[in-house]
Amino acid sequence: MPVMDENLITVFDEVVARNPGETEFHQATREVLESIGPVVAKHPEYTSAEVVRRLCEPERQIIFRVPWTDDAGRVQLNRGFRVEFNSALGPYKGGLRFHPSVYLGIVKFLGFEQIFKNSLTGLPIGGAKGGSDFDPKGKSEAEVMRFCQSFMTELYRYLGEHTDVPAGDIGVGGREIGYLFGHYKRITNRYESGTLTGKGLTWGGSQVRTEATGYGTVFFVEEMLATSRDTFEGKRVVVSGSGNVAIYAIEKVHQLGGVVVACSDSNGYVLDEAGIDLDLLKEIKDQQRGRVSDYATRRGGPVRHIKDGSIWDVPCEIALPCATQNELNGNDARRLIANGCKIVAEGANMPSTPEAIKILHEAGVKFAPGKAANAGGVATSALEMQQNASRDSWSFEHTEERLAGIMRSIHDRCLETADDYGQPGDYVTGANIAGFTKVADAMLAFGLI
Ligand code: NDP
Ligand code: 2IT
Repeated sequence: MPVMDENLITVFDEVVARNPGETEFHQATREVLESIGPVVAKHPEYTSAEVVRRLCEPERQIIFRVPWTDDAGRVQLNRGFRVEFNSALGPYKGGLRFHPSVYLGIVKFLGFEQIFKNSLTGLPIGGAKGGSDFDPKGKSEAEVMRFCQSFMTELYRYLGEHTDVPAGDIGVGGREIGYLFGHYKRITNRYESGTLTGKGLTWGGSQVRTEATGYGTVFFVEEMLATSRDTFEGKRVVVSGSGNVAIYAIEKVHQLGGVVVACSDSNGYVLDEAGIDLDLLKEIKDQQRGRVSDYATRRGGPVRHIKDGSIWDVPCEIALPCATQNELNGNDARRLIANGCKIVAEGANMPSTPEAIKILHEAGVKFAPGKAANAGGVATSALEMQQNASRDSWSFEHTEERLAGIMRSIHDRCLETADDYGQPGDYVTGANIAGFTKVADAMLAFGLI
């Protein structure tokens, strides 16, 4: 694994000093800075213009109060965030996360990753992320709506189809985007479809956006398999999480002939040797907002729910972490390797710890980082923006073909870049360098801003 370049150590030290306690942000910047040393060495103009230092400082960080009333009439209070990290390649673009763990360090790590991911898509989008420490679990529909309306009452002034375009992430799906868009439309008196993506199909949404992140991750793995003339046919796969990304990753694996035998949530995992029954899982998750333990109860037979267990105990050939950051650690990586796992691809953002990545790399496990493997979600958001701008809507088949083409091209660019920099097969180096170069060149072209 690469060691950080001297100049970049100084930049990293400054990031840690300027952003105390934001450990996830430190982790995300460290990984990128460890990869880009050879490019910075080759391009002294990046250093003289302090491109990397500027790239690590968000262009704008917004933190705001979100008051709302619960069903009992009590006043509740949350904190809202939007980190507009980099607009060198296009309007700020990235999701909103509603989860009790959200604080500035999480939003900044996600926004930082988004810069490189969005660059890799080849589409004109800058990087941002936002969200709140609001916990949607256990809230009524009316409470979620009032929260979303209060959140948008402040956020709207920073948004716009040419300025900043949010979408979903953990805890923010079609329902929340509906409430957010409806309120934006009301308070601005503008039907500005291109201001949010992940919209419903009858009001400006794109076909395939719901499926895009999970499908895209699996398309990426299909390309990884193809490098050794292999396919998904008959492969045993484990997918962590059971939300938007996990569900559509499972669907596409099954369509391509693989079998997903386990999925999870924050309370444990289910093991279903016959293959996850996706109709049942979708019914429990989408319609009832239930748990994977409910899936085990409803499915019955030999299907087991392992409460508080680690899904990475389950033997598999391909592992797709699709839940949350740092959910796969060094010990998990060792167990996956011992059980014969050959490919790990990140559907989630930064789900593998640095130690896990190092161990997988040393064992020769093919590893795809989230900023490459899960870029299909935001790429399809950019396709939604294109459709909104042209007041058009494309068919499912056409949009899925565009998504598959984008994932193929990201895959190939990662490998070509890794080759160019003497790290064949290293998708982490390839993704970071390819993502960085495009943004850095645009920043140079703009002068000191
Ligand atoms: P969802 O809210 O739909 O689902 C999240 C899933 O992850 C749930 O099963 C949830 O379980 C689990 N999870 C969340 N937090 C934790 C935690 N702290 N510990 C264990 N499990 C947890 O979110 P998405 O599927 O949209 O997002 C999943 C990941 O994919 C995130 O990392 C997100 O950033 C990333 N991503 C999402 C994209 C999108 O378009 N939606 C695009 C690219 C990346 P529980 O219900 O128990 O909380
Ligand atoms: O992490 C991500 O790429 C997302 N949550 C999707 C962002 C988007 O704007 O579609």
